[in-house]
Amino acid sequence: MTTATPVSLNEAVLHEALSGLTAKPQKTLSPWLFYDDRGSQLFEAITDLPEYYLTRTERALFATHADDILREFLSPGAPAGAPATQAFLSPDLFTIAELGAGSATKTGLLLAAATRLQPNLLYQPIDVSASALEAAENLAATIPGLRVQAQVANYVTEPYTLQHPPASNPGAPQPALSLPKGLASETWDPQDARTSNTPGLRSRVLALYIGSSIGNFAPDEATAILRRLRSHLQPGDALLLGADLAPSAHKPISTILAAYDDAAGVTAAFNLNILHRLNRDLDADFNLDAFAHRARWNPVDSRIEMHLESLIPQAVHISGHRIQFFEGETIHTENSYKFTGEALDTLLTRSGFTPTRTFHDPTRSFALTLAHTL
Ligand code: AVI
Repeated sequence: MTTATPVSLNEAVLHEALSGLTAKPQKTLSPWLFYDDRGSQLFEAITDLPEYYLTRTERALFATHADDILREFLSPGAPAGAPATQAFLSPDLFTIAELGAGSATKTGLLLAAATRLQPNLLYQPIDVSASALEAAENLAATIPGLRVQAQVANYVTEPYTLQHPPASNPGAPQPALSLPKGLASETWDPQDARTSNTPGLRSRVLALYIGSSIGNFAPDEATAILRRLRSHLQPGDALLLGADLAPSAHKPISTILAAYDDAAGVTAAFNLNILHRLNRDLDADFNLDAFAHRARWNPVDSRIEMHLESLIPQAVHISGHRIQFFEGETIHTENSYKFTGEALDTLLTRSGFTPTRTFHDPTRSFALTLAHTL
């Protein structure tokens, strides 16, 4: 596993804390600060909460559609229900990468389906939390044929790499493709991709950015993240984007709000952990009992906002700086954007992807969109 140096991470935390907490009129802290080891554990706990429908809905989509997703990646336009068989693959022709992989529990469903198609599959999870990535690495023990190459990196602020490793036997002639009837691709010819743009045969990348992590960034930042990801990809590669959907007749705002303000208080602990982190990493003196978790729906921007509200007038000290709070003043810690289908298409297109197919749950709460790099 490769790791970022703690010094640069601490500098980034300090920079983020000082710029955010001196911002006017609204104090902010960026959500990547949540994910130290404890924050990652709290987030894992959130994903098991009854109110937090996002994870189980996305997991159900993987359970139902893993083969459909792989077929659409490998052969865009193939009819639904056609089996994704090994007949249209030669060994080691694709690899799966994941931004913000965490412990990769949902991804396991897709990886298991992928290793049935292609033994010796390389999985490249990238995450800021080394402890979460250890769980992702353990997938290799439970999914036969899986190789895991993890990278510790904050994919927003730090460089990362995505490998297109050479296929197992790049020099050898590739077996002729025999596509099952109905699986022939009209939009992408694998034979062209094999012989174009790189000397020797390189594997195709399916990049996952799931869990609605994209929703934690403002539209411009989200576009920048996806464009950067796009710059690591080549023609024939694809992105699978998981996003939470906007309220609708089947999805009341109250359902969304409850997901961010659970009865057991796990989300509150997750939110407050950001202050705990600043105390630990920057020797700050936040009194965690003097702040409270708040979740609000912002209809104009179609997003949940999480805030930490100061319950009293108070001053906090961070690395020699004094930050004043009035009673009721908030630190805006997170946005969680909820997308319409149109907004997702616009985001993907702006970022250099062509959305080809979207998988929904029955109540259209959540979407997994496959988008190609044509
Ligand atoms: C990681 N991200 C998609 C979560 C979300 O739903 O926006 C973070 C989270 N914040 C509070 N609960 C979960």
